[in-house]
Amino acid sequence: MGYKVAIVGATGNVGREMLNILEELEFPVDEMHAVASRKSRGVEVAWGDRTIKCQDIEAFDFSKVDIVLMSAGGDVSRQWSEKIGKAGPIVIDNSSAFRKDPDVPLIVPEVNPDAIKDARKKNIVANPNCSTAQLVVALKPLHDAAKITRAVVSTYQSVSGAGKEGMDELWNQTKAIYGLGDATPKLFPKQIAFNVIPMIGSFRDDGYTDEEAKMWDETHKILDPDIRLTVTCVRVPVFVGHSEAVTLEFDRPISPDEARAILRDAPGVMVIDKQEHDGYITPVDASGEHAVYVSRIRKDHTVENGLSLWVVSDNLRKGAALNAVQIAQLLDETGTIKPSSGYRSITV
Ligand code: 11C
Repeated sequence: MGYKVAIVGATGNVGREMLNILEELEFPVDEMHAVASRKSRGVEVAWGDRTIKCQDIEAFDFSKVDIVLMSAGGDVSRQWSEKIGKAGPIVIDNSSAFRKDPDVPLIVPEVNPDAIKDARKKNIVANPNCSTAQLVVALKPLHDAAKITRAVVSTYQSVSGAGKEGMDELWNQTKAIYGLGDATPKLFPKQIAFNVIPMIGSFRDDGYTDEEAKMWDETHKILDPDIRLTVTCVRVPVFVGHSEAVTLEFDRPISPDEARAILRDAPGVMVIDKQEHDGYITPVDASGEHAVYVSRIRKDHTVENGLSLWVVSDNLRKGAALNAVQIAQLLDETGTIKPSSGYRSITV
């Protein structure tokens, strides 16, 4: 017996990957519903070898499903997730709307699976920001071996993090620069083709961006509130795959060889680390893959117990859709949900 699943935001980059990954991981699904805003009603999305038509979120009866994978942005989530949770299903929410809510667990299954015990508090489980998910998968095994006291992170984030419109903007600007159209920035604040933009999200009063703050807030909630973290988030002209240059300080010496051995045994991590051109990973290599790749592990000579590394993953997969499906698997494995167990009303 399988689950009744609805995907809200099924026409977006992440929604489509959710459909693909449920199929790839053979998650037991009896019924699949694609749900979207009224303007996408009737749009067809691929589900295995079939296509399904999007249903209007306003008319959809969420009490009939067990799991709702939500990837339609923070505003839709704020409007719908609690209502849907009260109607019975567990919402796995890919937006930032509930990540900081103390009654909503924020989960990366390789890192803090035990947090699933709080899934029923609001019937919502939050999925982290893509750049946080890959970071904590790489940090957790090292932190277990030697406490990380400080992390300095610079991200190189692909345009797909900003949705299909972000990918279209890179494609259209690239063509326009060769004379085929208009290169005026629309979604991104500056030209992204042949450029990098050291600003993602919106500015805060302290000079950081909300994207940067998400990375430390979420790392604190998922991994350890005592890790001091400073972040610079940068958008780069890459379609899929976020990269991160990470420098870590530990409370005891840890050698690159020890770190490599620890990471080789860690769930969800692939170490590709040789001093040759096939010995490190780029976002093009990681695109379409499930792992968090770690390369360029080396000693930071400027501090007492420091290591630098390069962390790359597919932001639409481990950074979003894959992590969400892994949360669904965790709900199933822990018995938090049962297939088609029917209506469960809760009080929030
Ligand atoms: C980006 N990381 O690359 C963002 C997208 O809070 O889930 C995901 C934003 C979020 O633009």
